[in-house]
Amino acid sequence: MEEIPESHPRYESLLTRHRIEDGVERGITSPQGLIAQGRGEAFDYLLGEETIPSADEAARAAAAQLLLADHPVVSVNGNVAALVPGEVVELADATGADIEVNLFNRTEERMEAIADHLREHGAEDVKGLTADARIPGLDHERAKVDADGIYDADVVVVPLEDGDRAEALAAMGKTEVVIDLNPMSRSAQAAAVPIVDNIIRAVPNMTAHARELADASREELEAIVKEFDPDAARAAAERAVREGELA
Ligand code: PTJ
Repeated sequence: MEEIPESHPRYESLLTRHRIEDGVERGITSPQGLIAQGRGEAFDYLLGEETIPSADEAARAAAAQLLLADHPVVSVNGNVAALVPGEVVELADATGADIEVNLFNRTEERMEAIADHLREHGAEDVKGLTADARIPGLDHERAKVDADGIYDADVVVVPLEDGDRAEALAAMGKTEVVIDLNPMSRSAQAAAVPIVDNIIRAVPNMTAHARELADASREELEAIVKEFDPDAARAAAERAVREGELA
């Protein structure tokens, strides 16, 4: 692939495409991940390819939620692993979260390739390979989770999936942080904290907020979570998308 000059007006978008393409070549990302990325890009285009204020507030509330959690877990699929492997490890470090691989198109080869990729980016413990528990009410591969991982978690970060797992996790009583550029996706609708932003921007932003809140008291963190209104955040994002211009 040709080197992309940073001055290119679509630098970030081209870099993102390159990472996804590379993920497919390495057997990390499923070919369907290319289509999912295209869907996300269309929304990002309308959002102006920037973190809108409601998404920044959501990232702060998500950081507070993760810092308050007894057992936070960040769920990783093939797109997430290709786009933000090191950034996910940093978020996990900043919040004390576990990292668990959970795939829709699950194969042992992809599970291993993603776990290895995350370890190469500094992850010490990668969950998801044991798969000794099931999320009730799901009859596809995303139901397979680790008993001491997502199954046991109280707060789960669910990025880039428009599906029924978010609803099933909510039914288990878990608090969900969803990262999805589509504010109308089923996952974003089920989230206690929907972050409508590109994962490329959202994960480092959550980590920055978590570091900034590292010394905050429980009361301060609880106040941030309480003040956050998920319906207002979804509505603000939907407005931004609907009013967005095709620049
Ligand atoms: O790796 P696997 O096998 O688990 O499969 C992963 C994919 C992404 C292929 C699978 O979960 C899938 O098909 O997802 P969907 O149903 O296309 O949903 C992906 C959601 O993520 C859509 O709502 C997109 O708008 C959104 N999205 C895509 N790229 C980004 C994004 N949101 C934030 N940042 C992105 N870069």
